[in-house]
Amino acid sequence: MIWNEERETMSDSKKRELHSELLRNLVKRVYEKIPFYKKKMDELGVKPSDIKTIDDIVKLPFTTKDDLRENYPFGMFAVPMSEVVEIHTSSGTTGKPVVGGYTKNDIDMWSEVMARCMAASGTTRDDVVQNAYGYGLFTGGLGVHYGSRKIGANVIPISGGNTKRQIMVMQDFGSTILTCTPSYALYLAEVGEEMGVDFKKLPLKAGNFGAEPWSNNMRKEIESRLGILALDIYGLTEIIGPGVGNECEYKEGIHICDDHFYPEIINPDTGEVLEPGEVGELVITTLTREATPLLRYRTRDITSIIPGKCKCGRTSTRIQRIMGRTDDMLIIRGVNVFPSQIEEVLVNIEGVEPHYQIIVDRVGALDVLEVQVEMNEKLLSDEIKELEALERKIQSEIESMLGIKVGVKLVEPKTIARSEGKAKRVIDKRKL
Ligand code: DLL
Repeated sequence: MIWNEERETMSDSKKRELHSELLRNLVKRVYEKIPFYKKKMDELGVKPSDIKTIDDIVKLPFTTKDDLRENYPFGMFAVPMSEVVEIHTSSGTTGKPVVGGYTKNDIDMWSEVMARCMAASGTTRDDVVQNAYGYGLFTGGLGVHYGSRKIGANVIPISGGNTKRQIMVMQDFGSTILTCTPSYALYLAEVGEEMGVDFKKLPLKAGNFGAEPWSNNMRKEIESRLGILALDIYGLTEIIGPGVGNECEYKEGIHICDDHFYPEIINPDTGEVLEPGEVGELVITTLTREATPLLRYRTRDITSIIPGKCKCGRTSTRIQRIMGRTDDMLIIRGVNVFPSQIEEVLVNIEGVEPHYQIIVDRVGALDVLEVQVEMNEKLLSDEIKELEALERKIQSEIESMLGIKVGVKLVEPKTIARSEGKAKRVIDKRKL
């Protein structure tokens, strides 16, 4: 369902006008209010009056995560603190977190974009949303909460964790929409199956899953085990939280709410802007954010813009689902490896569970990569010979996908740690 026809199906010419106007206002605002941007623009010799249309965006400086860290906590705020009504931070585990501030208007905008994302998965005012994203400084919980309220759905703010209670609530309250990370959705399926729950008999019909990279095969697994439509929701704290974009029912890319967030794809090494179809780093400009606006923010997420329009009727820019992050990408003997490529292989193999961990180590001067993957209960009783054959099969499929040698180890069911939020897929011992 399209939540906001006017905004989501705007013509190219109208959108261009809107983008140009919003960019002009944004640049004036950040130049006047944020000393960091004044300095950056002065250094580049760009004045706000040089920005006339959206095409002039390439004249503007990029913003990086390090810039945000250096201005921690409130150095990038464009409004007085009395205008700020809420604060969130990134879930980053290293260094200082990234801080996002929201004015009242920012919360309204967030509610609007989240309503679009949830409507795209079929959420209406008659739905019961089981919101298993964490509430707190993480943006997942409150983002979905605001979107549900905007739609008028009934939101159950259960937050993450306490998995058996999640299943009980799902059954007793008749949840129809599930929101959580894809890895947690699978864990819910696993625990429910152990409890003897037949998800297909429950009213659950769809979900918005995101906050971590996942593959199409993992989608199929979630859809078949929970008996629902599973769509990808994308976002990041720096930009707004969840709500930057969502897939529609055609599952052909993430529709960016581009009347608020202007996307570009760049070559991460040179900063050059790439054409639709070319893979690179996603850069986003927050056209309307008041408290913490950002010019050309380098997300570190890797994707491409999909050329052409979607069958659903929305005219918004679409991006491929996120392949990984520039800083998540492993370089193994010179080859770029994303955990999502390995997942793509594993989810297609009979007898193993999509619970896996990638262990990178350095033996002498050589990087070695081992994939540990859980076998399912049925395989446990198999002969060693058969298990070894399965290991070799997985190994050869991953090797042909990546083009490098890997080790594969089948581990017993339920031995890889489950996550209630973002899954930790990679253990890189080289850095320890
Ligand atoms: O994860 C916001 C969010 C909450 C998105 C709930 C979707 C659902 P952060 O903690 O700041 O914010 O992490 C942002 O997570 O730069 C991506 O690397 C990754 N990420 C988010 N959504 C997806 C997705 C939230 N759908 C970082 N696919 C981003 C792949 C995703 N990666």
